[in-house]
Formats: sequence, structure tokens, C-alpha cells
Amino acid sequence: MSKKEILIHPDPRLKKVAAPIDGVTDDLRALANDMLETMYDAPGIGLAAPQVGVSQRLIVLDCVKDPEAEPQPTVMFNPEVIWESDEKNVYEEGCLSIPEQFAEIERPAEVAVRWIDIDGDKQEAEFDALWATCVQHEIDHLNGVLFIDYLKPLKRQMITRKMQKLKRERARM
Ligand code: K2U
Ligand code: ZN
Repeated sequence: MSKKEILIHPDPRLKKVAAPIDGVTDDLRALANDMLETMYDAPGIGLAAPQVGVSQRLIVLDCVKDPEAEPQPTVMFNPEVIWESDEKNVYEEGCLSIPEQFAEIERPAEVAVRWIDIDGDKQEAEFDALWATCVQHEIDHLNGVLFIDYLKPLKRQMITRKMQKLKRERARM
């Protein structure tokens, strides 16, 4: 297990459409576990493979927020939304690739997702509340979409400039 470096926006690797996986290999299982370790350490409640520089359709999430509750690490290969509610939900989103920036984003309140799990088995489930927001945020990453892409151009440019400054400062450290 090893923690991975999380790419910071702007980075062309965060804008690529990730490639589907055609089989769950031991290497992909190891990557999924490294992504879970990286996510919990951040800390975060989701992470997509493009955020650690791997352009493949793999996301991990664990949206259990109660520290007393059992964690629910979830690994999804080739996740796809197969149904979404008409009802919407607004959540203040952040992103591990856009640190310290938050904005209210509206998304379908409930989604049904189909994916391949870490054992290579087909899964299908419905998600609501924070899980629904998170899984949509992560699947967006697989399509090169960031939550700031839903903002007005001026607000998006402001955030991008802040990240460019942050990257310049980090490069000097
Ligand atoms: O993809 C990522 O960068 C991880 C995201 C996942 C996420 C963003 C917005 C809303 C839900 C999930 C976050 O950085 S994880 C940090 C976080 C933690 C608790 C609540 C919201 C965001
Ligand atoms: Zn994100």
C-alpha cells in the first residue's frame, strides 16, 4: 500500500476522458487500495484514478461521516449512472484536486449506478444524499469534468488563478 500524489488543477491529465478497464487485475486492485489509503489520508470521501495520474475508469468512495460508524470503502470499475431522479439536491462541493475551494453545486438527488466491483462482479445500486453527490462528482472526474466547470466563467477563472498561484508557491518549496 502506498499513498499517491494528488494532481492539482489546472492539469491536462484531469481533463482527459479516462479509458474503460477490460478486466480487474491484481495491479488494478493494488491501485484501488492505494487510492483508498490516499483518500482517507487527505482526508476525503471520494477519489478518482485521473486525480492520481491514472487515466482509467476507477473510483473509490466512502461517504460514511459518523466516526463511530463502520467505514464503507467502495471500489467501482467502469461506473455508469443508469438512472437519475428529477429531484435535485444542492451540496457545497470541494475537490482534492482544487484544495480549499468550495461552491454550491446542484445535481440529481438520487442516482442508480452500475459498476464492476473489486472481485470483478457486476453491481448495481441506488444512492442518495452525500453518496449520490459524491459518486456523481467522481464519475465526472472520469469524463474530465471538475465541479468548477459548472460555475460561471469568471468564478471558474478566479479559482483557476488561485490554483496556479498555489502550484507556483509549492514548486518553490
Ligand atoms: O473527488 C474528490 O476530489 C474528492 C471529493 C469528493 C466530494 C466532493 C464534493 C462533495 C462530495 C464528495 C472531496 O474532496 S472529499 C472532501 C469532502 C469531504 C466531505 C464533504 C465534502 C467534500
Ligand atoms: Zn474532485
